[in-house]
Order: sequence, then C-alpha cells, then structure tokens
Amino acid sequence: MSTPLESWVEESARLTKPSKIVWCDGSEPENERLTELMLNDGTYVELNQKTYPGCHLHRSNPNDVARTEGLTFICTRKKEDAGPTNNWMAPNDAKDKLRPLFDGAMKGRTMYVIPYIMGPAASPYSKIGVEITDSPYVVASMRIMSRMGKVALERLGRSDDFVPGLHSLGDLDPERRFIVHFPEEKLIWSVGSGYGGNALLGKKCFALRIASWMARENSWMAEHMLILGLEDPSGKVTYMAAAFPSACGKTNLAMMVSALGKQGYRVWTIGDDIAWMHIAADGTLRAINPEAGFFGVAPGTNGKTNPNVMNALHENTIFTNVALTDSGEPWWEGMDSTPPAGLTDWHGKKWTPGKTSAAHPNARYTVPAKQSPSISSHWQDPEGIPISAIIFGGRRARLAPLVYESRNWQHGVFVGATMASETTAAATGAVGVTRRDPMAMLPFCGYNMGDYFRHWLAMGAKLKNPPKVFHVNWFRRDADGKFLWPGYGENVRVLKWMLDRIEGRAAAAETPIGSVPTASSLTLDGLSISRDTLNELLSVNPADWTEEEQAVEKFFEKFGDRLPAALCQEQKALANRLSASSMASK
Ligand code: TSX
Ligand code: MN
Repeated sequence: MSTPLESWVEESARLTKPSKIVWCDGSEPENERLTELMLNDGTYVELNQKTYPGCHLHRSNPNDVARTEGLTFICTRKKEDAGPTNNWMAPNDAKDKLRPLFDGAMKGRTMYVIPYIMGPAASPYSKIGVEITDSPYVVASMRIMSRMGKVALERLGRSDDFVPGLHSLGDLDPERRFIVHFPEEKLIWSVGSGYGGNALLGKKCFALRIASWMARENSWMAEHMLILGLEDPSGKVTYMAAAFPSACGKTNLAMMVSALGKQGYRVWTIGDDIAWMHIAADGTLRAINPEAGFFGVAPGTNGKTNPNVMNALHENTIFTNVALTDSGEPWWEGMDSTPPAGLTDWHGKKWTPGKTSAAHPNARYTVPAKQSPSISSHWQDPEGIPISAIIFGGRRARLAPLVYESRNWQHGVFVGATMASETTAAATGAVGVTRRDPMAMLPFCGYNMGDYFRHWLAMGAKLKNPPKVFHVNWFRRDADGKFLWPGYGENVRVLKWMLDRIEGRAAAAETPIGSVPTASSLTLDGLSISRDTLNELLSVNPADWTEEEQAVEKFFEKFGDRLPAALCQEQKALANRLSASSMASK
C-alpha cells in the first residue's frame, strides 16, 4: 500500500509529467549536487568564496521579482468565507483553471519532492508540509527557511497529516501565474512564479494563509509577527511579538542591537516574520517561530540598520536580484553611501549610476537564522516561549505617538484591526497615502477578516493573563518633516518602557487612545532629545484622532455583519473619549 504522500506525488507526476522525480533528504551532498547543477545552468552565480563562502547569487526573471497579490486567491466553497479583503475563486473553478497550466509543465524536467517541517523538529506545535517543485532554487531556499528532508519524512511516517503544495515555474508569464489556496482541504497550488512568497510555499502560503485557517479551527494563532526577547540586567528575558506593515523595519527590530547594552538590556531574536502562538496548559500564550531562516529585503540593510544580519550574511546565503561587485561580492543600495565602481546590476549588465538601481528594490537574502549573533538560545524550544506583549505599529508621519498602551485585550484587538501605514515608495502608488493593514495580515489572512477579528477577541477570553497590547510609531515627523525619534538601537528604550509597564514599574498618562509614557518614565540617559521633541513625540491630538476614528468607521463598513460588535463598540467608545477630551480642553 502506498502512503498518502506517495499517492499525491504519483498523482502530481501524472499531471506534470516530469522526466525524473527526486525525493529531497536535506543532506549536505544533496545541496552540493543542486548547487553544482545551478552553477552549470546559470541559475546561480558564484560569489567570492573567500569572503562569502557558500554564498550564491540568483537572478530571477525580471517579470518575477515580488509577490503578486492580484494573482493570489483564497478558494473557499462560499465567497463570504474568503471575505472582502481576499481574491476569491470557487475551488472547482480554480482547479479547472490551473490544471491545464500544470499539465505537462515538468516535461523534460526534474520534479523535486520537498518534505519540510514548519517549526522546531521536536515541537508539538510544528506542522509538516510537502512541496513539489521543478525549481532547484526553491529546494535550496526551502532548505534554509524550513527543517527540510529526512527529519520531516521521519516525523510524517505514513500519516496523511501534511499540507501538500504543488509548485511549478510554468512559463513565468504573469498571464498564467496563480497562487491559489484551498483552506478547506489544506492544499496549495502555485504556478508561474519562482519568487519568494509565491514559490517557497512553507512561508506565506502555509505558515500564514493555510495556518491562519487551521488556527481558528483549533484555537491558536498564526500571525505575521516577529518575536524578540528583551533581557534585563538581572538576566531575565521577557518576550514580545510584533506586527508591522511592510517598510517599517520589522527584521531590523527583531535583530536590534540595544543602545542600552551597557545597562544590561539586550535584545534576542526568536523570529523575524511569523509567530505561531498557542495557549499552554497554564493559560499563557506561547509562541514558536515556524521558520528556520530569514528571507529579508536587502536594500537599506547595512551595519547601522541591522549589524547582526550583516554579520550573518557572509556564509551559506542565497542572494536574489542584488548587484555584484567586480570582486564577486553582493551589493545593494543603502549598503554603503557610495556605490563601488564596476558594479554589475541585478539583470547581469554593467551598471552606471543614474536612473536605475543596481540591485532590485525587492532584492533578498536567504540566510539560516542560527547564523545571526542575536539568535536566542531558546529560539527552538519545543514548547515555545511565553509572550508578555503584543506590539502593533505603523508608519504615521503626524498622527500616532511614539508608543501607547491599549486599555485591555479588546481595545488592543481594535488597535491591531485599525493599524495603518502611510506609503513611502512611489513605486507602490502615491506617497503619503494611508493604507489599512489589520495586524499586518491583509495579504495573508486565509479567511474572512471579520471572522479573524472575532477569533482574536475569542482568544483573549481564553487567556488567563492576556499579553499587554502596545502600538508604536518610529516614524513621527516634526513640522519640517524631520524624524522626531532616532529609531534603530534606541528603540530599546520603548521596549524597556513596555517591560516596565508589564512589571508595574513605569508611569503612564491616560489619553483617549490609550496610555502614553510620562516624560520621566522613559529611560533617556545617553540620548540627546529635547523636552519639546519628547512632548511632540508623545502628544495625542484629539482633532487628528477624530479624523482617524471616522476613517476607521468607514473602513469597518467593508466587513458588514461579519464585523464583531465589540469592535464597533470600541470605535464608538473612542469617539466618545475624543469628544469628551476636546470638550474638556475648550
Ligand atoms: O528599521 C527601521 N527602524 C527599526 C529599527 C530597529 N527603520 C528603517 C525603516 C525602513 C525599512 C527606521 N527608519 C527606523 C527604525 O526605528 N526609524 C527610521 C526613521 C529614521 C531614519 C533616519 C534617522 C532617524 C530616523 N536618522 C539618521 O539617519 C541620522
Ligand atoms: Mn512578512
């Protein structure tokens, strides 16, 4: 009798018709064979093996450089179950549409079967996926980003408890590119893209979209969150999970070098992108990082913005769409102030300074998490680590204070559900446009977001001592457009305030939106920041927030009757507190 996995692999081979099937074991010799193959066929360019041992450059097809949200679908039987924020196709329609694209797609090619574990191999919270792909780059990337090969097959045995993901490069034509999810049968089909979140199916497709559905079914949470530990001078570590929209420096925060290191405050990394959180037997919330590597944006990364990852990147790293120096080293905008002479751009052509960037703005590194000097000694604890705080954030030039604390769990869910960021890159539309991105899950929630908010509320009721919920904004500007807060390593001062709030040591001032630090409750020694600047950073303007509250009311209408009443109540309560405070100040 064949196993459920063998049956699915046979079925997939009948459809895609590969000339060869390779079962990946995740071993070193296997990785060497694949590397050799990719160097020979041009998939890989070898980097300088003296300064970057084990590192390679991959140049993707220029039309395949980012996730494609418009081509990403949630395929539930009922459209309402995908909700107003997802693209939807009926499951049978999706299969009828994609089956011809997979039909014979692997003719003359090798099919790789990649068994993998999301989460530490020994964790009861980990889950198994199997990706079938015709891309050796995907195999090499999955080897870094997950626990791949023998370890996964051994854990699976003859069980059917795995999430199958069928992937083929197809012809890389965006017209024939689809990333479709069947959460009701826990299945992923992806065709026509070899890039990151479209093709490494363990990450966004499984660990967020499919897992968020599983999490609601079984009372846990699959979130788009970094996990860090803040060590205090006594050596005690307090763990926090944080969700930010893109371009807020999530990876930088996860791997931050503390500006209060001399005082004994250090930051340890558990993960930079995804948190799976469960309620433990004692009623605490415990998180694991389902991933084993970092798939980070390279441009803007340097010794100041993220010194830890810069150290990690010197071995066993795959670089995608970065530029190449004449000594065979990777380079990107924002690595140093002046580009070195003799650069080759991400297309593989000689680059001259001017209109185009040398590296693609979404160029990436794929690096094993264990290589970061900041990695926590607990990052693979099977039972996970206890979460004491949840942090939401966004990029708001004027509105949001540096930090505020929500009133309670329900209010914290409101804060997360109404998160927003103002756009920066002209490439993604107008600059300064406010984009709502609830819990940073907008492109990643595998079901109706109204139901997702309801699930968040329900989780709070099940937690014995729910984590405190904070909101941060590193990006507030003064009237001249200058950033008010130095950010980066100095952000540890904000994390320390949160820790002191958790421990009941720090003061706070109540405002209509929540509690902000009093000027003296923030540890600011060694930082030159004026009292005026601090006041501006922490101020809450009722008129601005009334405008925000009205935008939130409008945003909530999208969800119709799927919006939990509690969130509507929170919005009304905020409106009332705001009008009371502006009355009092008149
Ligand atoms: O990642 C960032 N963080 C979090 C770091 C732990 N960035 C980069 C965002 C783009 C990915 C930030 N940018 C942060 C921040 O805290 N803050 C800012 C804004 C800022 C930029 C420059 C300066 C100050 C603030 N100052 C100088 O460059 C001297
Ligand atoms: Mn992400």
